[in-house]
Amino acid sequence: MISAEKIPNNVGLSGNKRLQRALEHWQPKYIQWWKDMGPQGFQDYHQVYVRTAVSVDPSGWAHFEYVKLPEYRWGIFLADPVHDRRIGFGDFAGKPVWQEVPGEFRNQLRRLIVTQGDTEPASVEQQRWLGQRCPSLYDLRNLFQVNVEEGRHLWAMVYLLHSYFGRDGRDEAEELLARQSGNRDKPRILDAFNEPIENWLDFFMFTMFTDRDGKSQLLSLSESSLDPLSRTTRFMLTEEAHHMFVGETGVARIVERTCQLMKDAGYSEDVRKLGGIDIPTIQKFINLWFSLSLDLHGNEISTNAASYFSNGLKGRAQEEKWDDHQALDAIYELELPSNGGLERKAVPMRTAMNEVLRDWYVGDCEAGVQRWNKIFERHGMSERLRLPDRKFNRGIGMFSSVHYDPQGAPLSKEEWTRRRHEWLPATPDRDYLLSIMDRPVYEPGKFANYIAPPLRGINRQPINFEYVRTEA
Ligand code: BYC
Repeated sequence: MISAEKIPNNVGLSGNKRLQRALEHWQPKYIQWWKDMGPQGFQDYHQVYVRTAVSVDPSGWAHFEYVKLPEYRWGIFLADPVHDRRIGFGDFAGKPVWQEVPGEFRNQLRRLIVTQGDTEPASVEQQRWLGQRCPSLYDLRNLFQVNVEEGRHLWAMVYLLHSYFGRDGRDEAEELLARQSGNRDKPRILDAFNEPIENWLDFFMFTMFTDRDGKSQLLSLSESSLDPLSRTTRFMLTEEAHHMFVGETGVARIVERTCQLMKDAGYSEDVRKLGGIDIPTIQKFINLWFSLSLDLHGNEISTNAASYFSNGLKGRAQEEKWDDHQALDAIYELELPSNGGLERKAVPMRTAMNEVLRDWYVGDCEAGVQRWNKIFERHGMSERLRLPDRKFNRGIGMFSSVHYDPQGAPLSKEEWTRRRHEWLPATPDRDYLLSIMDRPVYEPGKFANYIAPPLRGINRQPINFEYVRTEA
C-alpha cells in the first residue's frame, strides 16, 4: 500500500486517489525490476548507509540511515514552485508557465520525458555487477547511493507520465521497465546506456561524463514551460551533483594512487607491475566515455531541438545568462565535415540548440579534467590528462561517418580500424582491470591497491565506517 510514510512526497499523493492507484499498480513491477536488474548480490542480506530524500529542504534531503536496498523509500519530489513563473524562452516567452500539458505539445513532451526516464533504470542495469568488485565499502555505498537515486529519478519521470499523460503515460511507464540495457531486442533508447560498465574505471568515468550529460540535459529541462517538469528536474539536479562527485573524486583517487605508484617505481610509467592503473589506460577511458556522452546531446543540426526551443519545452542550460531568449534571428557557426575536410557553416541558432548545450557540456568537463591535472602538478609530474577532440569516435551526428584521432586529425577508415585501440580501451586493458578488481574489498577502512582513500567519509563518518553491513 502506498502511503506518505512509504513514499515520501511533496505532491499531495494521499489526496490524489487516481495517481495513488496508478502508482500502486506500478510499484510492485518496479520492485521486481529492482530485484531482477538492480545490484546483484545485495538485495537480501545487506544494509546500506544511504541518504534518503524525505523533503526538498536542505535538511530533508540529507537524511541518512541504514536500509536494505529493496526497502529504500523512493520518493516523489518537486522543487518548490517559483511565484508567478513565466516561460523564459522561445515563442511563448513571458507568458505564464503551464501547469497542464497542452494537447499540441503532448507528443513532444512525452518523448522528452520518456527519453530522460529511460536513462535512469538503464544506468542501474549497467552497473548491477559492480558490487562484486568494489574497491572499498565506502565506494560500494556510493555506488548504491547513485543506484537508488537513479531509481528515484525514474520515479520522478513515472510520476509525470502517470499524472499528465493518461493511458499513454501508464503504458510508457511499463515500457520503461521492459527495455533493458544492452538487450538486442529491446535496448535502451540512447546508445551510451547500452554500453557495458564492467569495471570501476568505467563506473567513475560514467559518473563523471555521462552523469554530467544528465546535468546538462536536466538544466535545459528545468527551464521548461511545463512547470511540473521544470520543478521535478530542478530537484533531480541536487542529486546529480553527488553522482558527479563520485565520478570526479573516484578518478582523482585513482590518479593520486597512480602518481604514488609511479614514484615508488622510480618514475616508471609501468605502474601495472605494481598493480596500479597506468595513465594511458586512464586516458583511454576518458576518450571513450567523453565521446559517448557527447553523442547523448543529439545531432548538431536538429529540427527536434529547434521545435523544443520554439515551444519552450526544453531550453539552454542557464537560459538567464543569454541576452536573447527568442533566438529568432540568431546565427550559430559550427564546423562540419565537407569533401574530406572541414567547413564552417552558419545555421539558425534554434536548429543548433543541441550543439549549444554540447558547448556548455564540454566546458564543464574541461574544468573537471583540469582539476585532475592539479594532482600531477602537486606531485611535480609533467603528465597530463586531456579531453579528446569532439570529432573523435562519434556515433551520432555529422562526424559519425568520418574518423578523427583524439587531436582532431582526420583518419582513413583503414587507419582508424588499425589504430583505434591506441586511443580506446582494448581487450587486454579490460582484462587487466578485471584482474586487479577480481576480489571485492569489504573490510572497513581498507582500499584496493589501485585507488587512494577519499579525503573524508560520508556525512562526517570516519573513512573506516561500516558503510555497508551484513545483516546478522
Ligand atoms: N543515441 O534530432 P536529433 C541522464 C536519435 S543523461 C541513440 O538530434 P534530438 C543520466 C533521436 O532519438 C540525460 N539515438 O534528436 C546520466 C532521434 O531518433 P528518432 C538524458 C539518438 O531529439 C547518467 C534521432 O536520433 N536526458 O540523465 O534533438 C545516469 C534524431 O536526432 C541519440 C535526455 O537525453 C543517441 N545518443 O536530441 C543516469 C533529455 N541522439 O526519434 C541518467 C531528453 C539522438 O528520429 N532527450 N538520437 O528515431 C533529448 O533532449 C533528446 O532526445 C536528445 C536527442 C538530446 C537525446
